[in-house]
Formats: sequence, C-alpha cells, structure tokens
Amino acid sequence: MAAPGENLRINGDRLWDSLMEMAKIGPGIAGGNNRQTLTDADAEGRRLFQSWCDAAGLSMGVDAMGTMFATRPGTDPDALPVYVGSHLDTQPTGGKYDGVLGVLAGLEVVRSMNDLGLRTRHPIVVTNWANEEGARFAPAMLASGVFAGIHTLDWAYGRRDPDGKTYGEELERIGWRGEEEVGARKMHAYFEYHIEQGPILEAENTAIGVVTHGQGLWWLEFTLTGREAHTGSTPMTLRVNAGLAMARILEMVQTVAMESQPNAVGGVGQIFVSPNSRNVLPGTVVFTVDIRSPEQAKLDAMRARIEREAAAICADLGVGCSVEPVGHFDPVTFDPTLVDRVRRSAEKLGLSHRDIVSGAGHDACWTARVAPSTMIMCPCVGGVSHNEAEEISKEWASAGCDVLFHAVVETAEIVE
Ligand code: HGY
Ligand code: MN
Ligand code: MN
Repeated sequence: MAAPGENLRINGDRLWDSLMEMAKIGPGIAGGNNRQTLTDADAEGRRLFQSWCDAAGLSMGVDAMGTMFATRPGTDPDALPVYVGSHLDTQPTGGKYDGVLGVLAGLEVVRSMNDLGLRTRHPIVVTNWANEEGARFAPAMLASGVFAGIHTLDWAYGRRDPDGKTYGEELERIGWRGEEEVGARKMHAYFEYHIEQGPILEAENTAIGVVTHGQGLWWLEFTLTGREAHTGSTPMTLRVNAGLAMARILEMVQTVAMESQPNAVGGVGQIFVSPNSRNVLPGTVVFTVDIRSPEQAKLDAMRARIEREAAAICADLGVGCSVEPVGHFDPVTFDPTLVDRVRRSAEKLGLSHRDIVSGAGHDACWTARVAPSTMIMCPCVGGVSHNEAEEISKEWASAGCDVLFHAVVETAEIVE
C-alpha cells in the first residue's frame, strides 16, 4: 500500500501547454521572450497568470512591489504557508523557461492537488516575484530583496531604467502596485524550481539538481570620464580615452576571474558609451562588472583587486574613474532539511540527481534570509540561458515538477 502522497504525479502536458501559452506573451525575435518587468507585456503575462489562478480557485494578493501571491487554503488557519514560485519577467533576449518554469510549476502543483482532492495543513502560495531579472531596473531580485528587508521600498521605487523611468512610476502605470506591505507575509518554507542555466546536469545526464548553495554576486557600475575629441585630428598623445580604459578593465576582469579559478566568474554585459558617435572619442563610458563566487573571501578579494587595478588603469590614461555597487548578495546556504527533502523526493521518484550550486541568482537567495528555502533544478539544452535559444524538454520539466510536488506537499503536511 503506497504511503499518503507516494504516487503523486503532476500533469506534464498541462504544465507544458501553460509554458507555451505564456511564451506567446512578449515574444522575442528568435523564439524566446522579451517580457521585461513592468512593461505592457509583463502586465499581460500577469493577467494570464491571474486568470489561471482564478480558475484554480486561488485567492490573489499583490504587495506594494507588485509581487503576486496566489493562495490555496490549508486546513489549519494558523499554519504559515508553504510558498512556491519564481518570476515571470524575462531578459530582453530571454528564454521561455527562466523563472517562468518555477511559477507555472508551482501552479501545476496546485492544479494537481485540486485534481486529487488533496488537503494540506499548511496553505500553499504560488508566487510571481516582480523584477527578478534586474535587466530594466537594477539590481536583480529587487522585489524579493525588499521582501527580505535588504532594500527599502522607497529606494526600490526610485530605481531608474535606461530611459529614466522609475520603478514606482512604471508599477503604477501598469496597474500592479498592490496594497500589501512588502515582507509582512511570513513563510513556513519557500521552494523555487528553476532551469540550471548551466551545462552540468545535461552533460551528466542527470534529471534533478538538488541545490545546496547559491553563489554570491557583486554588480560594480563603473563610470569612466575621458575627453570627447575628434577621432581623426586628435594626436594619440593628447587623447584622454575612456574607451581604451574600459577595454583594459574588461581584459583585467577576465584575468582576475581566470586567476581566481575554480568557482569564480567575471564579465560585463551592459555598456553605455557617450556620445556613441563613430568619430568622437567617448567622453563617458558606463558599464557594470558582474563577478560571482560561492566563496565569500574569494568574491570579496576579486572585488578589491578589480577596483584597485581599474583605478591604476584609469590613472595611467588620465581618465576619471568612479565605481558604485549596484547589486550584491553573499553566497547562500539553503536549508538542509528542505534540501534533504528534495533529495529524498527525487530518490522516491527514481530520478537521477546530484547536489549542485546555483551559478545564477534567484529570489530564493533573498527568501533564505527570512525563511527556510531551497531550490530544485532541471537541465537545459547546452546550458544556454539568457538567450532566446534557451530550451528544455517536456520530460525534464515534468520530472522536476514531480519532485517539487512531493517536496511541497510533504512540507505542507497532507491531511487525510
Ligand atoms: O543575474 C542573475 O543571476 C539572475 O538571472 N537575475
Ligand atoms: Mn531566473
Ligand atoms: Mn534570469
């Protein structure tokens, strides 16, 4: 006789259909998505998610950062809820699964519980965190950071996108500024299911990543000040070339990351050059260095070395240099009890699994500050993510969602 919940399986077709339906909103130009936070496409995706939650009998709450919380009641009104979710916002050239899989898998768990008539002592809350990506409004994980008390609401509302629009204005414009106080909700536990965004699980033909830790991150925004000058008539010896300084700093970041191996990464994804004219040496260059490591001491040493060497490079070229941290979180250790529950769920389901450290940041990295939290990962094709070519299989998606189902229901305690 199977123990209660022993044979729980989600409906993989329904999960996949929901993923494909959501992927139609904010389409990219190469098969992925551009559903950036607080855009009209984000608002449309929110409405679709809301309609699915309504159909599943969930009650929706929205907090002042725009995070959505869809609740399935438990039998014990005093029991803190088990939260399960991720994010629906995407990168400008994002994939169909980064974040979306975790939100819709949480919804699928609830849909499957409804199909089976399962009752649990703790309520279950499916969550769509606002602005996880930080692509439009830095930093990443902004809403979960306010929820965890890392940022103030006012500071978050004042974050500006490259067009100068503020988070608060845009949240109001799309009509998703909720009334709930951010962080007032208390969690019994938080689960986040996410694609690996790296090559390990696929290369090892392993179905489930049991995420034990998340690496830490610094986003260092450099502003270099040169002298705008004619690229043709200005002698090389008279140039104050901010572009050259940037190039040397980017090369130096690569060197620092390679010399900090193993378990260290560094690179630059966003660069602004002004006036960005072919025949004008740049007056101002602004770029953000993204460095990460699971080891605190290594992460901090990389930051110190990069800032020191960047200052020397700029001094040598007579270029002004200022740096501002615009994103940061320390390496995260997820809750061992929940991690073990995920591992046992994979074993119960007969799925191959391995412990893994998350290379990317996730909202779970902030919820871990305020509640027992952990993550589950599935493989992605070639480890490719933050790229419209991001791809997973329906089998991978379903297997991880089955593990999520078991871990969430066990944590929420089935009531016979
Ligand atoms: O930057 C990250 O790691 C996440 O994708 N926001
Ligand atoms: Mn993500
Ligand atoms: Mn992402």
